[in-house]
Amino acid sequence: MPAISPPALSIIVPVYNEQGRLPATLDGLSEVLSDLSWTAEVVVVDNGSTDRSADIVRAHPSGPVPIHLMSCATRGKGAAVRAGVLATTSRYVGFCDADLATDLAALSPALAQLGAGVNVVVGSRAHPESDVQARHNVARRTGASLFRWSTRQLVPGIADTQCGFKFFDRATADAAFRPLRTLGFAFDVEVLARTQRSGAVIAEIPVAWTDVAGSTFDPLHDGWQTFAALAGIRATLANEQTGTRAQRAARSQAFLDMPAGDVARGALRGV
Ligand SMILES: Nc1nc2c(ncn2[C@@H]2O[C@H](COP(=O)(O)OP(=O)(O)OP(=O)(O)O)[C@@H](O)[C@H]2O)c(=O)[nH]1
Ligand SMILES: [Mg+2]
Repeated sequence: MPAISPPALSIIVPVYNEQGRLPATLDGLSEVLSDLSWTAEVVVVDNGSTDRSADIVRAHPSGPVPIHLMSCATRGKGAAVRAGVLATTSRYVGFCDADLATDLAALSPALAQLGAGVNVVVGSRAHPESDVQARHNVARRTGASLFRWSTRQLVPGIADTQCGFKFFDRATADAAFRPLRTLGFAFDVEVLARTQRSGAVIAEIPVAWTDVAGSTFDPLHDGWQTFAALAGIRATLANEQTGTRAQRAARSQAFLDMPAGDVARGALRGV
């Protein structure tokens, strides 16, 4: 089979039971990406949704922008984004949420920043020029403020780690996602901490963000896990700094040798 060159951009969409929000999202992504001057693909990564999410992706009419469906054996948004990033080979890669809460108008400025040499572009609801509509209720907002405060030491200077809209150049993405251990909603913090420690240039950009009904984030179940994950990230990163170079390499190899489920480059299935 002749080698097909990868597109310039891959957008990963992690999905868990998104049958309600997915059709409009796939339409929106197809429309915006087909207007780009860059070649692009969408990769939906599903963790065994029990609804019709996978069928909706398979049935989406094919257009100029390929939409692939991947499954990921490990549950969690972080696990799904990691699987998608490591399965693609495009020059630039990023992710957005299935609710498209972040307006795709931010895509062009994000790509312009990457093209200008920025390594990581972070959509930020805390940017003074962002337009944030219908934010969460008071309890969720309080939790989010506390979470932001808790991330300050891990990712100094990054005002919003949790907006589901981040784009990377390939080398920076691979280096940050391959060793990623945080598989739930807090994975962004580990990814950003790793990119900061590697000396990557990170830009936070303004976004238009609208709360969309149908969140998969359960404040009771996911909230405390997300906080607890911060302690895990601190420990992991500190641990990686200790020991001899050989010990660090052995630890990291042992992690990489773990069965990665269906994470394999080129294993995408077009639909
Ligand atoms: N593959 C996969 N995707 C997930 C999982 N959990 C959440 N997601 C996806 O992660 C994205 C973000 O989830 P949302 O439900 O929008 O949660 P959120 O953006 O953190 O919180 P809200 O602000 O309340 O929307 C969506 O695309 C979800 O489908 C999971 O376990 N596996
Ligand atoms: Mg959301």
